[in-house]
Amino acid sequence: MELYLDLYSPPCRAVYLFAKALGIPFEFKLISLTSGQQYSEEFGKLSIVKKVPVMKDGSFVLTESTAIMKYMVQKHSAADHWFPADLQQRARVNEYLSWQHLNLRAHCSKVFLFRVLYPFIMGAEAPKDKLDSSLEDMKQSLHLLEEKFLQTKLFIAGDHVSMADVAAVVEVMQPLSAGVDGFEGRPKLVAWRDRVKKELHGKLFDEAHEKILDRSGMMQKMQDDSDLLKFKQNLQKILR
Ligand SMILES: N[C@@H](CCC(=O)N[C@@H](CS)C(=O)NCC(=O)O)C(=O)O
Repeated sequence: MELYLDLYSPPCRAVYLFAKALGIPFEFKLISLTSGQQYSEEFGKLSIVKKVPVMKDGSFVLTESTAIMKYMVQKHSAADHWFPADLQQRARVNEYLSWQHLNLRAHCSKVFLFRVLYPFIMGAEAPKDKLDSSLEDMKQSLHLLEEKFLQTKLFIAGDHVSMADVAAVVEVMQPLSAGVDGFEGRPKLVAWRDRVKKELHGKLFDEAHEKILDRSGMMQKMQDDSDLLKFKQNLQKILR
């Protein structure tokens, strides 16, 4: 199995950490987002979507992190808790995965985009109203993660870790690279993060996040890479 990833990306970290937790052997194929490699002709042949993560298993190519994680569970007969067979527990996992794209993921990414990438792409600090509203949206999503999805449970699906927790935790980590700590003042989320981290081999979890937490290294990489034009143009559309 080949996984096309860049650990700057939360869905890539989810797929990476998930594959490792399940003990699935794979070849790590770096698609450097900061070099715009997602727009290369070669990668375009693999995925017309031009986004990571992508999985290639033999001749079978799959995009979308949550679809990739579900594929891994079924193909490798993973322990039940990762994607429980029980009707209602599985529904809880799917409920979170359906919600997150337009909520927690979108909102945590926006904080990262406006605080970290905006100045680099647009050549100026993001307008205050955009910064404020992205923070407000993120807070709303974190509140829902705590009060709707976690409640008083140990994990999103109940007593055991599932792919929903993996998909969630990597998103909450993303704004840390912008100096915004979504865990601050939320002890329930901190305790949940530590439980999930433990299930994902703690050290590996930290290593997978090293790249995103090294903000100056990221900026340096972007300045060094000359082939960033398409990435910049794409981001400009989102940021305007
Ligand atoms: N819904 C997709 C999201 C994939 C995605 O947005 N990937 C971003 C990185 S986080 C990407 O590759 N962006 C490249 C670009 O837009 O140029 C998933 O869950 O896999």
